[in-house]
Amino acid sequence: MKIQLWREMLDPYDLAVKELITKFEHLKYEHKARGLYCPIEDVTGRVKSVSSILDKLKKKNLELEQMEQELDDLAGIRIICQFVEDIEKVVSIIRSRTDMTVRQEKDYITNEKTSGYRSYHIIVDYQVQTLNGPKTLKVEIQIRTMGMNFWSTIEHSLQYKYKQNIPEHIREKLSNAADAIEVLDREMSEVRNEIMDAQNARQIQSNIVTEI
Ligand code: 0O2
Repeated sequence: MKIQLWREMLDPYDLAVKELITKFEHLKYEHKARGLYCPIEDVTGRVKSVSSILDKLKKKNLELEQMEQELDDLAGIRIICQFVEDIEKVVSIIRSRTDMTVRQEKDYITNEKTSGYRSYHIIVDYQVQTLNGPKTLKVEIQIRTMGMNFWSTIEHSLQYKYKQNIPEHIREKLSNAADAIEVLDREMSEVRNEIMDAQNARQIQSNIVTEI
């Protein structure tokens, strides 16, 4: 497929990613402006690269024409939370929104992957307006804690380095690290209320200073 065609095909996904980042960033802003604790720590997004699309099609034994129908993550949003409990809050927010419709939820937190990967995925239908009119497309939203994100970023780099064949001794270390992060997330949850109180107090104070 020619570059121009790839661009035309992926442009609506790019728009969806940009719009959704803005919307989730705005949610952060709204919480901050009202002095409320925000379950969203950070939001990022990306359109899948052409090489990554081609790799995935090959891996799944699919034709190019099946791409939009079969690949759920051409547009991807990643929401990072401080605490595991925040993930459920973000999931509720997404379920209750009227500008996106949940198609599928994948709970890799309760059902951790054999690799040790933990994250909550929601595939939504989201509509963008293009020159050719409205287009509804799928967006994969990954929601995870900072700890889960740390682990998956490192593991993803190693998968890339070893071309999906991570040696057994490194796999074992990753598995131990995944267990350690689960413990860390649990321990951080135990101090969550105290941290939230401290952050709220700081936020209220900084709002007062700004008003003065
Ligand atoms: P990239 O490079 O991040 O885009 P399925 O349709 O369920 O058979 P699919 O579509 O791979 O399979 O869905 P799944 O398993 O829910 O994974 C989607 C994305 O989740 C992956 O996209 C990764 O971003 C992330 N992910 C899933 N499993 C792992 C894992 O074991 N380690 C890490 N680091 N990330 C994982 P891509 O296209 O694989 O990768």
